[in-house]
Amino acid sequence: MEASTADCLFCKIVAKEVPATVVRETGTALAFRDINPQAPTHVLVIPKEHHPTAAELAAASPALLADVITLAAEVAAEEGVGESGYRIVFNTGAHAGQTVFHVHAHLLGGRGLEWPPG
Ligand code: DGP
Repeated sequence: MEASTADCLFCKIVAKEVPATVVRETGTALAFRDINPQAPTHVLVIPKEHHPTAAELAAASPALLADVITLAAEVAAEEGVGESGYRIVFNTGAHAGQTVFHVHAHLLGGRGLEWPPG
């Protein structure tokens, strides 16, 4: 897998070529606020390396997927939703609503979240 792709929006956010509100960053992962928040806390957590989907990331680098989940949990705690509960969503494919094909965890919290999702 390439480290980044020239036409990938989230690779451009990692490279600081596109601005984003970064809430936390590690050597391998980045957390930034979603531009169209669906909950009081709506943060996207991505690996800095380019992988299209969660399954492809898991196959290529399980440790990097763990970094993403760990960072999401740290952000949840910082945002004050670690105790009340939060949701981590990986939309995968067009029918699931994936529009950016650089894997991203949606971290959602701060309100009651319905199940099943829409
Ligand atoms: P998905 O539909 O699961 O692929 O989620 C993509 C998310 O990315 C969507 O919730 C909106 C968000 N998004 C799209 N463009 C930008 C951007 O330029 N900046 C930020 N911060 N978020 C973006």
